[in-house]
Amino acid sequence: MDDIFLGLDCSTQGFTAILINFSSSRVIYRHNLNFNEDLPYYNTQDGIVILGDEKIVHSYPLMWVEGLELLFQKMKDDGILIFNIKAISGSGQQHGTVYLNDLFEKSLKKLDHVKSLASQLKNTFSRPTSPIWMDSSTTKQCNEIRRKLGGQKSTIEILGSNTFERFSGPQIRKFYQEQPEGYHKTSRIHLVSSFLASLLLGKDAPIDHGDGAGMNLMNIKTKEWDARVLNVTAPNLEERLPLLSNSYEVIGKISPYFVEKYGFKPDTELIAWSGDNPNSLIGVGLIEKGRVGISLGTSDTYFGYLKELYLDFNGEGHVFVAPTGDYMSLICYKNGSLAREKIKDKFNLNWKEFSKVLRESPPGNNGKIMLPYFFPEIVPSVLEPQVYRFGLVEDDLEGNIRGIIESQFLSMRVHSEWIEENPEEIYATGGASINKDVLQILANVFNTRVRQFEITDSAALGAALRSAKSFYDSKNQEKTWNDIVSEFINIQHSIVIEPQNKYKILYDDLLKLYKKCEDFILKSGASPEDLRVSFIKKYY
Ligand code: XUL
Repeated sequence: MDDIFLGLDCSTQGFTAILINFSSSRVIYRHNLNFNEDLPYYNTQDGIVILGDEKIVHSYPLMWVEGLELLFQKMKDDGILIFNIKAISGSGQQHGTVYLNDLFEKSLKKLDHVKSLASQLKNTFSRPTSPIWMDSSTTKQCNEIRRKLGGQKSTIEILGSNTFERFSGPQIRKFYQEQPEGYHKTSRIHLVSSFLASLLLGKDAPIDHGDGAGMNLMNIKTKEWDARVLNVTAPNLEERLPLLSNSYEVIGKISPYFVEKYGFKPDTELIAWSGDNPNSLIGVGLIEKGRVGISLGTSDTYFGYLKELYLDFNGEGHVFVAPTGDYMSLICYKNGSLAREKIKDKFNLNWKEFSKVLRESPPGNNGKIMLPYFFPEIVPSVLEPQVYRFGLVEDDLEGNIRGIIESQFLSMRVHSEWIEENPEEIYATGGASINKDVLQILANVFNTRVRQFEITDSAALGAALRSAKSFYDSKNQEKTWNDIVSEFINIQHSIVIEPQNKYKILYDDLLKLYKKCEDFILKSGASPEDLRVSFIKKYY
């Protein structure tokens, strides 16, 4: 019988399932549900809910529970032979925390397959909403934790990242400070990934090292909860956290609930879930140095595989643990697809028209520059959102469209310099990576070849591939990561987009100008206007 593996991905806006047939190196099924459309009664806006202040961004963990069941029901309705699935792993949007009371594990252990999961779990939350990665309301807690750990350098040395508003530790501290009763009623705090893994497992699942590294709680060198950090975050925190595990750990077999309800085989193996970015690292096949991934989704991220631990003491980048057990670097932008959409919608365009404008407008945008902080930005840190324009008016359709795309990639080039490695190739993924005109600009800005994949759901695909790797390892049919990735990813007919070398110097100059604009706004630097005028004279 063929070897079938399932990868799941609960992202900001939806939930995806991908089934792969490893024996024939093919994706055999894919379904994506959208929280707005498929679970409309939660009334989320693109999967999120803003709680009064636009810095407070949450979602509903019960909606994710329903999403999981809807996906399985859809697979069943579509006639998928669920019984043939050998192993499952998953992916979750990173950093989001789920707060559970002492009914959680008890309820998981006695689930009745005649009833829905949501109806049996709805009373197990000590907090009905979960703060997610888009939340930026914990600056006070970040400052407190960082100060108590001896400042930015020692914080980064311990945790692999500076304290960040969206990371779980500062979020937990805020909950403890503002709702102490809720905190005291909380007996377990999961990440989105480990929460969903727990449902499948029928008891608390561990948090894997990859997603654990995005919490501001795990020591990046020992890969254990760091007692100093836990102490300065919230009291008795360790007893509320699940165990940590390797990302490749087989955590158990699927719970009888899913066997009875959907027809899974009782010995279907479960592999630890991880964050979407660590999963994407595998989903685009990044298991060696020299290449980077760029994911263009709700968040835009720039990430690469690291053989050794390498830290960013400027405090903008993160180091997480890679699914292989090595490390990965990452920078994350909040002004990704939602910012692109704002511009598209402002001019009432569809994506085809948007692309046409990109194709027909001049590289360098006639010296018009945008700093696109429609939402609070993570890199560079901008807590009060505002869009800044240089030589560009708000109504200039062409200038704003090219402006947003160029600025997003220029910012990635500026802020990835700490990784100290010019990528030889960029692997593009995420929803917007289907757009070749966007990718051409990416290739030109970095003067680097860009690879586009047929499957843009790299997080779900990565989860499926991770489950294959751990499954074979557990059966003593060991395969290397290279076996897993090369057998599978290379077949995905990736299309190559070459940079247009004639624009290399132009984008090198534009990069200097962009930096100057950023410094002017964010660091009270000198005016960029003289440089902008000479850029225009040189190129137009
Ligand atoms: C990464 C990050 C985002 C989320 C969104 O640090 O915050 O990429 O994982 O899915």
